[in-house]
This record gives sequence, C-alpha cells and structure tokens, in this order.
Amino acid sequence: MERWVSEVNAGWGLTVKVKEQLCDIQSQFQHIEIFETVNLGKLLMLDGIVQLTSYDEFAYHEMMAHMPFYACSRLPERALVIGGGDGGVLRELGKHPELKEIHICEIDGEVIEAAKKFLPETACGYDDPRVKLYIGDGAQFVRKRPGFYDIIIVDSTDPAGPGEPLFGRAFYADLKRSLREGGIIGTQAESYYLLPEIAQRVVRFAGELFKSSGFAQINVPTYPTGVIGCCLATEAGDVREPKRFPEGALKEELRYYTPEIHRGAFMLPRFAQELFEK
Ligand code: SPD
Repeated sequence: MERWVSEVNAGWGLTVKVKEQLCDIQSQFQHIEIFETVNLGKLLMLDGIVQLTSYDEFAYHEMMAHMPFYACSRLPERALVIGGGDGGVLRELGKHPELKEIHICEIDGEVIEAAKKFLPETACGYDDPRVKLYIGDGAQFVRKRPGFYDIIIVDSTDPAGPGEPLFGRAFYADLKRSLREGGIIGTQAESYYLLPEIAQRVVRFAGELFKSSGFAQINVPTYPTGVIGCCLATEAGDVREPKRFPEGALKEELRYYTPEIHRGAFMLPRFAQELFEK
C-alpha cells in the first residue's frame, strides 16, 4: 500500500511519497520522525514540519552557513549555531579552516541522536574536532556570552513549540550583544509566501537593531511554497556584499552558494520588498 506524509502548515500541504519510516520518537520537546522517501532520499520532520530532505538540504545549509561567513567583515574565528541539531549547518561551517571554534546549542538531544543514526550525511558535522556541543535553550545560552561570537546562525524550526522564543525581539537583542565587533547573525526567517507576518517581524527586529540587515531568499522545494529566508544582520559592512569568496576545492564543492547568488538572494519580488519596507 502506498504511504504519503504531509506537512500541513498555514492551510497548505506538502506531501511526499515514502517507502518506510525509520524513526518515530516523542521527545520531551517534540515529535521526531525520519522517513525514507521514494524520490527525495531521507526526510526529517519535527512536529509534522519538514526540516530537511536529502534532495535539497544542501541549498538551505550552504546558504545558512556560507552567507554569514562570507558577509562577515572580519575573518571569523568563532561561530555559534542555535538549533540545527541535524548537523547540516555545522557540516558547512566545518568547510572553513579559518574557524577555530564552532559551538552548537541545541535544545533537544534526541534530534542529534536520531540524526547521527539515520542522517549521517548531515550529522557528520559533529565529527569536526572544533565543534563543541551544548544541550540547552539557545535563548538562554546566548545571554551568557556577550561579545563572543563572530557568527551566530539560528537554524530553528517554525515559531511553535521549542522554536518559539527564537522569533522574539528580545532574542534578537541578545544575539546582537553576543557578537564580537564586526560580527554577523543569520537567522531562519521563514517564507514570505507561507508566513509573511513572521518573516516581516524578524526583518523588522533586525532592521531596528542593526546597521545593515536584509532578507535573503533560498529556493528549497521541499519547504511549503519552495522558498525560505535567511535574515542577515550586522553592525559592520553590508550584509549583501561578500567580503571573501570560495576558492579552490570549496568553490568546486559548493552546489548552491556563489558570490552572485549571495548578492542576488536579496533581490526580492516587489510584493515581498514592500512587505519588508512596511
Ligand atoms: N518551515 C521549516 C523551517 C525549517 C528550518 N530549519 C531546518 C533545519 C535544518 N537544519
């Protein structure tokens, strides 16, 4: 018998044909499911929301990691990932030898365990000796490290359940305080089609708090509406302009990120531009 799984979100559905369910865990925080799909490789869902598929996770993870890295006006040494328990952002950050420390604060240790078991191609991010894992609440964690990080990436789920505090103004102010001079943040900013109020809110906080900020769009077909944003913000330089470029083997390896895509990601359709100007 055929089996399909759906993310139902804001009145939309995204449905994927699956072969089998590999993982079905109710953790203290959320429902963790991993499927082997028919056409898209593996699929990770948290509380019924698609987090990644093998098919297009490279697009999201490359942009979430490399945009802040290359837009950072100083050569970054210390990075923090909040959320991102599957390890995909870590994997991408690990491609930068310039980074000396890569910290991750994930609230749900069971997501990490499930990813290590069933998604080794993303969870390989944890194998890097520069990675230090903290299990806990990212919103609290970030308050304890003022002036510390060059890059903070917030790879959150949607603003419901454990991801909720990561979409508030206070959290954005705390992120700013945790940056070293010249540092930059990159946060999961949702889709301007699916959750326009959330995207607008996040972009507004960033615009109020930082000298340079913007919503960069990423094409990810397995997120409902096929688009998701990364909100970049910094006190130093222009988030739209990469300060360095991928070179050598990394340039060949990256499948989505290029300096042109970095600049172009901020070119939004007019209605979205207007949404963010309100
Ligand atoms: N609407 C779903 C947004 C999910 C963003 N986080 C994905 C986690 C992948 N590391």
